[in-house]
Amino acid sequence: MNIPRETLLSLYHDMLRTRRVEESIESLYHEDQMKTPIHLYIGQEAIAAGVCAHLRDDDPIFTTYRSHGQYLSKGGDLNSMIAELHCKETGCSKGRGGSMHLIDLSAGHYGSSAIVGGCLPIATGMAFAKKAQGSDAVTVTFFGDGATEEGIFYESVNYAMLKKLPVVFVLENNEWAVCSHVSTRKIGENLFHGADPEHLYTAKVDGNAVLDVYEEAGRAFAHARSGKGPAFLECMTYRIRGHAGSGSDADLGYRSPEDIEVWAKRCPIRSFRAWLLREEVETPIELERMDAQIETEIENAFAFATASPLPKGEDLLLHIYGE
Ligand SMILES: Cc1ncc(C[n+]2csc(CCOP(=O)(O)OP(=O)(O)O)c2C)c(N)n1
Repeated sequence: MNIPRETLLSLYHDMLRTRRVEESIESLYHEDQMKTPIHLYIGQEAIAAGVCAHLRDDDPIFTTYRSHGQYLSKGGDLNSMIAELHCKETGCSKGRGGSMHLIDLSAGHYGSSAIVGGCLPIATGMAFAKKAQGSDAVTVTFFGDGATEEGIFYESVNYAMLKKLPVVFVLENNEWAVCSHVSTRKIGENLFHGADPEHLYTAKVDGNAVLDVYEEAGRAFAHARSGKGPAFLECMTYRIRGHAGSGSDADLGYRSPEDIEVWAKRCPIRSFRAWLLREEVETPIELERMDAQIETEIENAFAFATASPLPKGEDLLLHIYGE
């Protein structure tokens, strides 16, 4: 694969930035200034980075409650994201949504949902609309393995196949849905890969290897953008932190600390950093400089959030739907 140096560094930057942002969120969460549940993406960053690297601003994406990485990799504004976690008026959802409801239309991040599988039909509908408008935009929806047990998953994929919609379904198979392992919920590992390739392009990839994700996602997008219909990309990965909140949940007893350790050693950022150095794409000093710049940007984002106002009481019902 002949990937430009700029793209390689951008993949590394996106993963590292997401990781550092989440580490900061995690270390400050106990102060209770972030008035939101959090679902950390630590260990899965290669998927958001590798997929979003192919996207144009007008390619819409839809995500889940575990979407800091996708939001940032798609170009969502960091200040607005951190302000949103603090429920401030300057937040990307004007402080009404918190971490589970990020949205940045200017970056094409059309939103995340706390309803498991909730974005699948919305993304499919968006792809339908884009196609009807004559656009060649590709819509992407990220979701977890738990979402594939929702009926709406089948309805959405079926409809996308039927109408040959330009949508890429990105399954982030991190093995766990809260504390149920995927093996207790599914028969076999390749349940979704038997579709007729004429109707659904499918691929399975190591979700901790950013170049593999990038390469496979590129094929999936080429397929969808050329009008051949939907693609389904399954990325195999692992959730390192607990389902929600900060820190490890190794003490809960539903999974073994050894498994967590094995996967933590397969850190997508550490291995890609080693590769970049080995291939002499960048020097250690420059990578450290990048890290320091990210840290400054994050400090500024937290300062921005802290200094921002809360929504006014009389505005409570603005920007929300329903009665
Ligand atoms: C429709 C629906 N059913 C149940 C829940 C409760 N719930 C929240 S997260 C979750 C697990 C989802 O796991 P997965 O889709 O694999 O995503 P992950 O958390 O691993 O990223 C469940 C069942 C929900 N939010 N929405």
